[in-house]
Amino acid sequence: MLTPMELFVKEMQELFQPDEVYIMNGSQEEADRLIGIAQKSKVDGKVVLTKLNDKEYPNSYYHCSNTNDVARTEHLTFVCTPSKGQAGPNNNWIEPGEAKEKMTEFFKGAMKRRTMYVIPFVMGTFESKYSKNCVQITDSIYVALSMRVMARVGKQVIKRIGSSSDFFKGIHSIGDVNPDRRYIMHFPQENLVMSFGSGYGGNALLGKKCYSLRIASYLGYKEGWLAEHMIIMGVQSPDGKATYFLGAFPSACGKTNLALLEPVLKGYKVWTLGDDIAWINIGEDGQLYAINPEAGFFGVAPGTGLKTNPVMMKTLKNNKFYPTLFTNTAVNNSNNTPWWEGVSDEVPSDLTDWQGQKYDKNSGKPAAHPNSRFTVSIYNCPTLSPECDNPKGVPISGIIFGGRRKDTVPLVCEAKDWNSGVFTASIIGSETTAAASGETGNVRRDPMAMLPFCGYNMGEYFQHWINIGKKLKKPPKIFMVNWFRKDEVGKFMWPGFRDNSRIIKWMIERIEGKTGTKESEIGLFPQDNAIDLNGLNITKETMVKLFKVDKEEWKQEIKMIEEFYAKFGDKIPEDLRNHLAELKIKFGL
Ligand code: SAT
Ligand code: MN
Repeated sequence: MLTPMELFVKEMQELFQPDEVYIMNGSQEEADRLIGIAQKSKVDGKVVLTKLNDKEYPNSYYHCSNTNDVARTEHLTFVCTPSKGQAGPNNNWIEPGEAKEKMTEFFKGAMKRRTMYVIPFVMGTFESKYSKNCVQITDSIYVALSMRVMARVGKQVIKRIGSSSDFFKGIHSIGDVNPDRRYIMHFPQENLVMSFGSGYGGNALLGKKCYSLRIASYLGYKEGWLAEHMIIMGVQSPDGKATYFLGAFPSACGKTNLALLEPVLKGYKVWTLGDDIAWINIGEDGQLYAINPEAGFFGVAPGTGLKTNPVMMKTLKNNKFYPTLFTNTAVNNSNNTPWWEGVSDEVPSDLTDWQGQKYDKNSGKPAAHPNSRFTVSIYNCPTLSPECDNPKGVPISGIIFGGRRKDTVPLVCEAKDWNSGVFTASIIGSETTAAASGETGNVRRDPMAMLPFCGYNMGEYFQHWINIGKKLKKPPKIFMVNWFRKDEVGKFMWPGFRDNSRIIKWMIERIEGKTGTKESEIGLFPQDNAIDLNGLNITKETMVKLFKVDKEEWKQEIKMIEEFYAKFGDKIPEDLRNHLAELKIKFGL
């Protein structure tokens, strides 16, 4: 008798009709062999992987995608729940039967003359009870190799699954990379994702956003935990103690830079645990504990450099464990290294741009795609926390929510209690960036940075957050930050990057009860001079401006919040509606 996993593989083979089926085992031999194949194969007329300069970037490869396939495609992403209401206004919806029919049409025979890779993996460590078993099918060798970096892949998983049918099924084919035949369909009730027509990270590495956020957020809702779009970091203060934080920011808001921060403040150190996704459970002691389900970073290259993120540069250069993949960066032909805006001040003279053309410095266009990426193992990271593989996770003392806002939102603000924090997180807006296709720079509401990733009705998701809070004996403090506020001439007022450690130091002092706060209309502010500005060239006036609560801007903001809340009707928890009503009164509305 076939096990449910074997049966799944057999069904997929019959559907896709590949020439060959290969079940991945996670070994080094396998990595070497697949890389060898990828260096010789072409997809879409392009060689899949090209070896880069091994001295500068050890064990690293270059990949260039189809130019139509460089970011997540939210308009082609669907949550297929039995009723439209279950998916909520935050998701595109198609009836599950119809979605499957459509996808099955695409999938039929799609792997003829191709190899079907079967990837058994766990999200989380092999040892943790919070980890989840998964199997992805794909015909993209680039996806197969990326999954080995981003998740824990191996034979052990097949044992772990055994005769159980309780595992995530991810079905992916790159098809013919045609945007008209591209869909990412989620079936939360069936622990299933079907994806066709894209090889891009969030569309194709199904363990990442598709499973660990959209499907897992629904599992968490059912099972009493949270799957969040958050970094996990420990911040060690001069007394040697580590305080653990979660941080939620929309894509490309400096999340990865924060997770790998080298604080400017003496005696402080950041221990990295994760840069994108956190699974958060309530421990036996009534505290929140977080694990990182992933095993790698899928980071934005542009803007990553020795000044902005020296630890990531070391991570990329000290590659020890797994092949690192660079996707859609430029290539410096003089030394065969990947190049992107921000990695050096000077633009090298002999660059091939991300579309394979000779780069013209005067073109006014970037050489690397703004959403070009690296896929690198977390185990290369020199600041990796020794707690990284702790099956229990790390105890969380603070949650930081942020967005990219040139105005309105202050540098930092603390919520009075858990529910006020949930309210603050639910109203966060951010300017859109290149991580998703579409126009950049517009403000959109992005509660908990989860708008594109919550796999069920966001109104119910807010209620779930409130319910979790009720069960906590020691809830973490909740903070809101905005590193991106600009002055009248459009210049960033806060230096950001390593100086953000100044704000985190203040948060730790708050958590330890060492400093007080000042009330504002929107939450608690630091007392005067409570933020350590030692060695920073910033004027008092700028600090005042960074905390300005402008009545007119907030009236506008409240309008946008009301419009957003209105979409969810009575699904918005009463407590949040009360918070909004209070806020309106404060601003005379
Ligand atoms: O969706 S990805 O994970 O590929 C990139 C992002 O938006 O964070
Ligand atoms: Mn992300």
